[in-house]
Order: sequence, then structure tokens, then C-alpha cells
Amino acid sequence: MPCKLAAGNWKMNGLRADLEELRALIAAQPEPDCGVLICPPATLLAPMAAIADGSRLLLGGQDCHTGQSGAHTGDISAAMLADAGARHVILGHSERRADHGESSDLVAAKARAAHDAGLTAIICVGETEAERDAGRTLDVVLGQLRDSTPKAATAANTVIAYEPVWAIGTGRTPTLAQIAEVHDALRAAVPDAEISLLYGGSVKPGNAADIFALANVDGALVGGASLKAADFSAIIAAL
Ligand code: G2H
Repeated sequence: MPCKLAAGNWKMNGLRADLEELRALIAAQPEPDCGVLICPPATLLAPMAAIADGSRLLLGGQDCHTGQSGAHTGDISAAMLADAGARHVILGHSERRADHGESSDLVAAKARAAHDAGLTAIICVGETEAERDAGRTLDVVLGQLRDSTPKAATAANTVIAYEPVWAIGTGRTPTLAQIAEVHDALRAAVPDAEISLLYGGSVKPGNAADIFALANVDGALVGGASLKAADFSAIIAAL
């Protein structure tokens, strides 16, 4: 299995004053044994790249367009993210699926664009609470995986993040058995068995070690707890 990955998703948070948190994170983790990634809002990518220069910290975007350039006001391409210093891009987060009506087919097209630009696509999948209550978790998650992931995806260009929608930003987390059930099913279904599988949804310093200990969990996609260097450093230490 590849090195574990702690990926911070800053979502629509972060002003230049918050770059101090990145400096503190780098200072706290001079030589992480595993991968550490921050996905800030696009406005902070270039200044973060300048700060992270010479460190092992990786940077990523939170979304990209399917095209590389053109008349798409307000959008950002994978090539632009790469040009600003990104190595990864989060795609198909449930907040984008819900807020912007993104379908799995669109997510797959974005993933192909990311691959063409040399970015690793972090493709998010996850069930709603209603879908879990209806016993449809594996159907939903595996269906999203199938339809959102390019057939040619490999461990070199793709990461899958399982994020149950009902656990995102709520402080509620699935049981370890529930996480293991979904991750075991994802491992059996990914087009390349070496693809890293992240768990996301209310990961915190207090629950990270138990989640990372699961056999098919290769790291985490962390939202709120990635905004403060102290919290994210504690999660990285649990990898
Ligand atoms: C899930 C996660 C990061 P949080 O969206 O992608 O956010 O850790 O705040 O639940």
C-alpha cells in the first residue's frame, strides 16, 4: 500500500491572515513520514505554494472544470490549479453534488481533465442518512464509484474518499464497523487495487487513530479539523 495521506479540505474558508496556520503546520511537521495535503480555496493556492516551497507539504484544489481553458466565467481549470502549485484536486464532494447539482458523469469528466493536467483526482463518494436508513449504502457508494471514476484510473492518478453525507461537519461519525464495511467494498471495486481510500466526515484528533487502524483506510479527508495547525498536526501524527 502507498504511504498514508492526511488531506485537509479548507472548503470556503481562509483569508491571507490564515496563512499563519500553514506556516505553523509546516513548522510542526518538518519531515512527515506520510503524505500531507492542504486543499485551500483557489485564492490561497499561489501564496501557499510560495510558503510550502522546499517542504514536503502538498497542495490541491477543491474542484475543476472539465475543460482546460475557454469561455467559462467563474470556473477554474485543472491546468490552472497545476500552474498555481496544486498536485491534487478534490472532485465530486457531496457539497458540490448538492450545491451545484454535479452528477457522477460530470465528476468523471472532471477527473479525466485532472488526469490530463497531471493532477491526482480525489473522487468523493458517500450516502445520505436516508439512503443508509433504507439499507442502500453500498449500492449508492459503489454506484457513485463506478460512474465517477474513469475506467483508466490508477493509484498514480486517483484517490477515493468515502464521506457519508450525514457525518460531514456534524460531529457524528459512523462506527468503525460501518467504515470498514464500506472501505472493504470499495477496495474490492476500485479499478486498481492499490488506489488509496480515504475516510472523511468529522475526523478529529480524538478519533483519527482508530479510523486509521482499519485495514482498508489509507488516510483521511479532513474539513473543520484541518483549519487549525494544532488539530491537523495531531491527526497527521495518528497516521
Ligand atoms: C467532509 C470533511 C472534509 P468535516 O466534508 O471533506 O469535512 O471533517 O468538517 O466533516
